[in-house]
Amino acid sequence: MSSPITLTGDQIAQYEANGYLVVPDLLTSDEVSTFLTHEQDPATEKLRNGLSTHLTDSAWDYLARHPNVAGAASQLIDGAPRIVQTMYLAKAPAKDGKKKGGAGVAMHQDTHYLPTEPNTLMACWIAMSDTDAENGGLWVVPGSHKTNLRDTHLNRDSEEHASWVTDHDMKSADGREWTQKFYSFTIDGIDQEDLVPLTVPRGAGVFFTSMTIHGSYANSSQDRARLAFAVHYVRDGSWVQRRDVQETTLVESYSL
Ligand SMILES: O=C(O)CCC(=O)C(=O)O
Repeated sequence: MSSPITLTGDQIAQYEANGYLVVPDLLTSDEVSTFLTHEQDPATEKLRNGLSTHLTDSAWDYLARHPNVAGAASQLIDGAPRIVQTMYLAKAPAKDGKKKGGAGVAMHQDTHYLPTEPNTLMACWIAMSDTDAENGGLWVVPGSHKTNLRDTHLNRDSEEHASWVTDHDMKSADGREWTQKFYSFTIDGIDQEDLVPLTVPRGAGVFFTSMTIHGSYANSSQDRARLAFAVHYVRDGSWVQRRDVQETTLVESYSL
């Protein structure tokens, strides 16, 4: 039996300095293939459960609890992680003479979407295909987690980035309840020169904080899908304000 990945002090220092960390080989090639085959099976459709598919689909639960993923997350948040949400983010290539395929997610900080008390939210974004700037890979602003939550506006360019508006029921840790408007947040006045494209090979992952500015653009390759699985965690003891994802799952053990 092999041992799960343990991050080095240097990797943890990089995460703290830059607000993100790329870690190779979180998943084996077989683990990625098993998930992709599962996703192609029409029977998986009935297992979908919005942002909580890890609660209804064991293949999603497997990735969200994976020792290399949840174990590294526990090192980075310095405590036991609770799974808040899971997403499979598949962007098709640009086909049939079109310039753009599947749309990206406009530049944001995850706290825009998932306010928590205290703010211990973090993500692991796992590449399920080779990803880079051309096929809609992840972009980050290194060091941006050291600034405040930035002001945003609604993204309206639906060719490059998804565009939507929705309301969510909210509840604070002290019992206050309200409804809040969420939309495809785009950070105001972002300097394009601060954005860095990441090249993340299949099976590798990017850990990033909830304050790290990140996002992606549309897939402009003609033949390469951009596939990614993202899991968001909070440290045990944190409160998630959005009611639709308040049923969090504690990950207690990280052995392979
Ligand atoms: O996969 C993408 O393009 C963006 C993902 C993202 O914003 C996230 O996982 O928080």
